[in-house]
Amino acid sequence: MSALFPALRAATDRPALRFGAQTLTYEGLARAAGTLASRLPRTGRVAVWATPTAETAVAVVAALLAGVPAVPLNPRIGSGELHHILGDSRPALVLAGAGDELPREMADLTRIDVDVRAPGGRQAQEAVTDPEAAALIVYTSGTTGPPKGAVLSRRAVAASLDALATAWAWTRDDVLVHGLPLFHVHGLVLGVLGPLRRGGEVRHLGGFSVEGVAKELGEGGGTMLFGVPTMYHRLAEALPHEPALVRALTAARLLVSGSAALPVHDHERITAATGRTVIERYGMTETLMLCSLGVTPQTPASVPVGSGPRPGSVGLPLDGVELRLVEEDGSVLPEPDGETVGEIQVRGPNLFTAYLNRPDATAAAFTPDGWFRTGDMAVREPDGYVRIVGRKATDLIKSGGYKIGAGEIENALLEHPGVREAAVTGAPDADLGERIVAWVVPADPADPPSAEALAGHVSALLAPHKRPREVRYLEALPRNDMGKILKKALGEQALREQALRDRG
Ligand code: MCA
Ligand code: AMP
Repeated sequence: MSALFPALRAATDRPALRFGAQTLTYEGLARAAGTLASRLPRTGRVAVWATPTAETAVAVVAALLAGVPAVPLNPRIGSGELHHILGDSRPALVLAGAGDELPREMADLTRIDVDVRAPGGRQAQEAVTDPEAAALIVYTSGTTGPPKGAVLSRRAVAASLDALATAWAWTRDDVLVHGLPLFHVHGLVLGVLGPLRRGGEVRHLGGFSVEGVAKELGEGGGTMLFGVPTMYHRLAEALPHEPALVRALTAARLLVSGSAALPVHDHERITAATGRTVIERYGMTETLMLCSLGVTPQTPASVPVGSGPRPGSVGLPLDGVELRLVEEDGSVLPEPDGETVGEIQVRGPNLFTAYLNRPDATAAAFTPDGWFRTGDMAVREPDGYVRIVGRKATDLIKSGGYKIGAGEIENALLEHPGVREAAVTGAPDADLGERIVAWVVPADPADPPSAEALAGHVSALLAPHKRPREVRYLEALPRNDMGKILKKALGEQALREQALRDRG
C-alpha cells in the first residue's frame, strides 16, 4: 500500500493543522511526528490522551508513522471505563500533552509528552507498509457489557478516506472546520486524518461553538464543516439572529452531518436561512464510512449529485462498499422498492479487522458469508438511495452523536449504593437526538439519590456524555413473566408523559 500521508513526505510550508492560535505546516508536522515516531516502540500499542489539541493529532500521526496502533482515550473518561480499556488494550505507553494531568489509573504507564515544536530533523517515513496492519483501536459501545475495541487497519482508513474524497471532490485545497472530539472515528479519522491524507488543512475549534463556526468557515477560510446533528441543530437555532453565521454557512463548499440522523426540520431550517443543503453521510466505527450524498467540484453542496436534495436520505454506498438489506428471516431483499425495511449489511475494504480480544463478538458481528451486520434498519429507494429508519437494538442510544449502550449505564447505576434496580432508555430530544433516561428503584424510597448525584456517579465511572439527563423513580420496574424488564413499556410511558407535557 502506498503511504497513508503522502503530503508528509513532501513536508511543504502549507498549513496542516490549526488548533486555535497554534498552526503546524506539513514541514512542522513531519518534523514533530517523525521525531516522536522515532521514540515509539515498534510492537504493542500506544494510548493517546486524546484532548482536542494539536498534540493529539501529532501523537496519532507519529503512531501511524511508527506502525504502532494508537488507542485514543477520551480525556474525560471515568475510572471504570478507563480501567477496562487499559486492561483490554494493554498499551506500552501513553502519549499526552505536557500539561495534561492523567488519572491515577495511568500512574504506572510510561508517559511521553508530545512536543509539537520538536526541533529534530527526523524524516517522516512510514515504517509499516502492510495495509492489513492495525492503525487504530477505537472503543465503541454495544448493547451489553463494556465497550469493545474495534481494530481498524491502514487499509480500512485509506479506503474510507479515499472513497469520501471521490464522493465529495475533497482536495488539498479544502480547509476543514470542526469541533468534534478526537477519540472517535468522526473527529479523528475523518476530521484529522482525512485532511492530512489529502494534503489539506484542518482547523479545530477546540470544542464546538456556534461562534467558532461563524468565524472559521467561509470568510475565515474554511471550505468544509463536519458535525454531528446536535451541532447542526444548534447552528439552526442560532441562524435567525446570527448574520455572520448565515454568511459563513452560505459561503462554505460543503456542510456534512453524520453519526446520527439529522432531523428534517433542522435540514429545512438551514436550507431556508442559507440556501444550502447539509450533506448526510452514514458510517460506523466498525465499518468507517458507508454511504453519502455526493457532490462534484462544479456542483456546490446545495445540489447533491442525483435527483436533488433529499433530507432524510444518507445517499448511495461509497466506492468499494457493497450494501444489502436483509429481512428478519435472513432473506436478502431483492430489489430496492422504497418501502420494505431490512437490516443493513455491508462488505468492503473499509471494514474493521476484529474486536480486540473478542473473537466471540467478532464472529457474531458477521454473517457466515462475511457480511457485517450493522444493526441499522433501512429502506432503499428504487434508485438505490438509502434511508435509515431505525435500529435493531433498543438498548443502543445515540445521544449527541455518541453511541451509548444502555447496559453499561445500568451496571454503573447499580454500583451506586442508593440504587436497587435500574433500567436505561433513550427518549427523543430535539437537541441531542436521544437523551438518556434512567429509571431507578431506590434502595431507600424515603431517601432516593438525587438525579445530580446519579449523573455525577455515572460521569465519574464512565464518561460525562454517558450520564443520565433525566432520572425517573419507580417502586418497581415493569417485568414480564420471565423477569425481563419491559423497556418498551418504560419508553412508551416516557413518550406519553412527554406528549402530555408538550400539550400542557
Ligand atoms: C455536565 N458536565 C459534567 C456533568 N454534567 N461533567 C461531569 N459530570 C457531570 N455530572 C459537563 C461536561 O463535561 C461538559 O463540560 C458539559 O457539562 C456539557 O457536556 P456534554 O453533555 O457532553 O455536552 P453537550 O452540550 O451535551 O455536548 C453536545 C456535543 C457533544 C458537543 C454535540 O455531544 C459532542 O461532542 N458530540 C460528538 C459525538 C461524536 O463525535 N460522535 C462520533 C461517534 P464542558 O462544557 O467543559 O465541555 S460516531 C462515529 O464516529 C461514527 C463513525 C460516525 O458515523 O460518525
Ligand atoms: P458508532 O458506533 O458510534 O460509530 O455509531 C454508528 C452508528 O451511528 C450507526 O450504526 C448508525 O446507527 C448511526 N449513524 C451514523 N451516521 C448516521 C446517519 N447519517 N444517519 C443515521 N444514523 C447514523
